[in-house]
Amino acid sequence: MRDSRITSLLQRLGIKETNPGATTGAVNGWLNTSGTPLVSCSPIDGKPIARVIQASRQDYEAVADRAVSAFHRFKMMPAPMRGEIIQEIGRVLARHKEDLGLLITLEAGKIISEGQGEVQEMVDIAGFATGLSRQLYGRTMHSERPAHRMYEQWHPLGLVGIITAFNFPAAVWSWNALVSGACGNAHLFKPSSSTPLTAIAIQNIIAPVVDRYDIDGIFNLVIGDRNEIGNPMLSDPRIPLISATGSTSMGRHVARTVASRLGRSLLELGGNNAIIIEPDADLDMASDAALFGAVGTAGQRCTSTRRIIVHKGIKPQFCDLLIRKYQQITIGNPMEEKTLMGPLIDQGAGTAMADAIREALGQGGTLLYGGDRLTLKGLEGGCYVKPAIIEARNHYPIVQQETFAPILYLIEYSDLDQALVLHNDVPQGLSSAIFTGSMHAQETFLSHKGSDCGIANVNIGTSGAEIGGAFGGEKETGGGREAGSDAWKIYMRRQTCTINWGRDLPLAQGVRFKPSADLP
Ligand code: UN1
Repeated sequence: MRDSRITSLLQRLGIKETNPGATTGAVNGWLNTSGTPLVSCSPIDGKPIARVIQASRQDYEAVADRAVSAFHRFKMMPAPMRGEIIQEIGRVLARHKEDLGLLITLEAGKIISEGQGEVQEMVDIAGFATGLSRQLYGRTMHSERPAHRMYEQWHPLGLVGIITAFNFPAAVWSWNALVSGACGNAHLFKPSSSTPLTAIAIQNIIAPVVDRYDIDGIFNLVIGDRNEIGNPMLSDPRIPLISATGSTSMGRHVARTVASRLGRSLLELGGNNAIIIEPDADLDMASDAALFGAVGTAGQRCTSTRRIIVHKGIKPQFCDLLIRKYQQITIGNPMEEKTLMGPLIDQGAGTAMADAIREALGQGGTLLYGGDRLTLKGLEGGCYVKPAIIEARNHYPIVQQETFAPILYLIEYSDLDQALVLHNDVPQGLSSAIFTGSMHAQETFLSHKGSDCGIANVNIGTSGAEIGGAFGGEKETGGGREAGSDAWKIYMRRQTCTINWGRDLPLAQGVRFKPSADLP
C-alpha cells in the first residue's frame, strides 16, 4: 500500500492502477491496448506503483497510421504557430513541475531537486523551441549564372521516433519532441520500460493543449518491449529519423537497423567522462564538481563523472578532500529533502556495480572508499550503495567501459600532455572538464590537441549541461546532437532551390548543350 501523498500525486497526474500504454496525445486519445502488462516498481523500495497494459504490434500500427496523417496536416501550419503550441506545452509543464518532478523521483529514484531540475529542463527547452520556430533559417547563395537566384530551405521531416532511457525519463523526450515539434514533425515516443508512468503523466499534462489546438496524433506514446514496439519502429520506413538514448550496444543495434533502410539516426550513447585536475586548480571547487558529477543521480547520467585525472603533486590532498565530502553524502529515500543520493534503478544495476568493482580490483585497482551495498530500514526492496572511489590506471579494461553506477576511478598524471592523452584514451566521447587557473592549460584543453568530446567544460564538472548548447558526443557516444544551438537541423530536410528569372537557359560550370544552328 502506498501512502496517501503518493496516491494523490498519481491521481493528480491521471495515473490509475492500470493504464493503457498508448495514446495519440489527445485527452481521449488513449487506446484500449492489448499487449502484455508491465508493472512499474519504484526503485525506492521495489514496490509496485501502477500497471501499464503495453501496446501490441496492432496498437503500434494504429498509432503510427494516425501520426502519419496528423503530420500531413501539422506540417502546413506556419512554424510560429507551432511555436505557440510549444509555448503552451511549456506553460502546462511549468504548472505541473512539482508533481511531475516528484513522479520522476518516485519512478526513477532521483532526489527531489534533480527531479524538479529535470522538469525545469523541459520548460527551458520549450522556451528555446518557441523562439526557434521563428528562426528556422536557410541561407541564400549567389548563383554563378546570370539572372539566377539560389537559396536553401528547411522542410519538416515526417515521423520522428524517440526512444529514451530511464535516467532522464522526461527531459530527453522534450529535447527531441519540442524542438522537432517546432520543426513541424509528428512523434512516436517509446520510453524505457522502467519509467512508463512518467511518460503517461507527460501525455496527460499536455493533452489539453493537444485538444485546444486540434493536433491529435502529433505527440504519440507507445509503451512496449523491444520485440513488439522497439524493433518495428527501427525498421519502419514511415519513420525517417530515430532518436535513441541508451547504451552503446543498444545504439549499435539502432544504427545498423536504421541504416539498413537508409534512415537517419540521432544517437546519444555511453559516456566515460573525466575531469582533469591541474596543480593550480581550486580544489574545493574541483572536489564539489567531482562529487556532483560522480554521485549525483547515483552516477546514472550519461554525463556522470567516471574518471578523475589528477596531477600527482596534489593527489593526496585532493583525495582526502573528496573522501571527506563523500562521507557527508546522505544516502537514502530520495523523497526526503536531505537525501543527496537515492537508489540505483534496480537490483541488476547493483550487481553490475559490484561486478565492476571486483574487476577493477582484479585488474590492479585499489578501493579508496565505499562500494558496499546498504540495507536501509523499510527500503529493503531498493538497491542502495555507497558510492565508490577506486585508484586505477586508465588502460584497465573496466576503466575503458561505462558502468552506469557511482564508481569513480582516480588516475594520476605528471604533465598536461600526458593528462590529455589519458583523457582521450577511451572509446567514448561525451563530456569532459578541466579545473585550472591557467589560461595555457585551459586553452590547450580546448584546442585540437585537447578534449575529443562533444562537451568540454572549464572549471565546471562534466554533468548538468544547459539546454542552449547542442548536447551529445563523439566516438562510441554516437555523434548525435540534441537540444540547443542548431541541433534542430537533424529534424528537418534541407532543400536547395535554384530559380532562373532570365530568358536564357545557361548551364552550370559553363557546359554547352545546344544542337548547332545549321543542322537541317
Ligand atoms: C543523460 O544523462 O542522458 O547534462 C542526459 C546533463 C543533463 C542531461 C543528461 N542536462 O547532465
